[in-house]
Amino acid sequence: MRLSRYFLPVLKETPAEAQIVSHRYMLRAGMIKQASAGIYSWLPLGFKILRKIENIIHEEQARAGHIAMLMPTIQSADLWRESGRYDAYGAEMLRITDRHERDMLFTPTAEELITDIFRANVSSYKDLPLTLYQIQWKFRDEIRPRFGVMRGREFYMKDGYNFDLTKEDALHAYNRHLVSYLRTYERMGLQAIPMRADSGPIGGDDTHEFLVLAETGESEVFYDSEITDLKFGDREIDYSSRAQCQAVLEEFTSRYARTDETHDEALFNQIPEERRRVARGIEVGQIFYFGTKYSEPMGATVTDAEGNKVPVHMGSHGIGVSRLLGAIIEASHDDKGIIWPEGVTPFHAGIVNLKQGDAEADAACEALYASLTALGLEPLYDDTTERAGAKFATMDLIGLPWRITVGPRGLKNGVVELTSRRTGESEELPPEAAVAKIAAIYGVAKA
Ligand code: P5A
Repeated sequence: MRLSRYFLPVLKETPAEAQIVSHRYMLRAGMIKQASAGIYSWLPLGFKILRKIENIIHEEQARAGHIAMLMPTIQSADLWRESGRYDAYGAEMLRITDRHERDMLFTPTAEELITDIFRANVSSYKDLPLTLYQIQWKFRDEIRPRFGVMRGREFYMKDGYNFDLTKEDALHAYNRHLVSYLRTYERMGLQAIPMRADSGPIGGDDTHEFLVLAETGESEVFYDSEITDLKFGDREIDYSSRAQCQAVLEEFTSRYARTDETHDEALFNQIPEERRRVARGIEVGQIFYFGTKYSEPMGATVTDAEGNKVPVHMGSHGIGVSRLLGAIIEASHDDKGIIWPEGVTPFHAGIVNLKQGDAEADAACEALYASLTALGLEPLYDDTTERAGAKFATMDLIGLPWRITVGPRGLKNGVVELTSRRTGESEELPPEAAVAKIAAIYGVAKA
């Protein structure tokens, strides 16, 4: 992408309404624009990152054997009356009446709708296990929408639902989700710690929230510091193996880690004092096992091997996709702007031309642009006639992890400058070597 052709409305001033760094940078970097309270338009840069995050989630869900689909945002109230949640959900539910005076609603979550799809189509235990998921917009009429995409009213969520014959099978699904979520967040450069939590309006006793530690987080968290040493890394996991998934669950949940909703001071005090931590966290996901809470009232049953009709055991699993952008920025920024982890960066590298219009500099930038593109990478080429300082400030603000700076002085010696956004370190090297280095970082083969 050439910056002169892109739509990147960066703001020089810090918007007054933004109280936390991620919200400020998302507005300043031209990623989002508020449409009304807690509702945002996703401008091209923000949309690009949203898509990257979504793709990682799809890849990891496919790896775990879960199946993607899409349900509508507007649902009929009748289904929610069947489960008993229509009244129970309260003021957070956006209720709509259509022209026929029928009660509709904008989906805050989709347990009812997916259970309806299941009961209409599945009747035998032979079709189990089944896990379906979607990535779709949700609406919750939050009393205090704030911090930009962190607590929106409209927000983008991955929501998955498992259907199993027995509680044991459903707990395996729970564990599978825990494993796949650990992998998913790590690919985004995040450490998200599973913590025992409260199930709220979704229901059930078994639930973990995934929290990213950050001072600006809305949840108070209590944990054993040993937990932050745990990394999932690049270990291979066989998702069909109960033992393997269970072992990961035990490894990542055996130490004390709870949100304020379930915190137990007496248990916490059993941890050696030097390892006790009280901090704040951003909830980026939550998994639930709630058994037959929906299948029983809604009649989602299958016939088992003995011919008995039994309600299926279910759970649901959510990732706050739009919130993740804020969480990643909270975890990865400095006073100049965002620092995107390589896994989610909107462009793989920036190219800054220090002397636009200089034939040699222009040609060198075009050649770099072509080489990176040929590798399947997406560079962002600042081909504008702005001053060098302004170009650097924009690149720092939007947070591309690598920048190649091209100027007539370097080119006389056959070199360009490659700079890491994270460390600020620069090195001079021939353009081909800069391309090779970027190719290696992103694991793409140089043609
Ligand atoms: C699980 C999927 C559920 O709704 N039903 C289907 C279950 N869980 S949840 O914890 O309530 O939400 C899942 C994740 O969505 C994010 N989230 C939000 N993000 C931005 N703004 C909001 N107002 C908001 N509410 C929830 C969180 O990351 C949460 O973990």
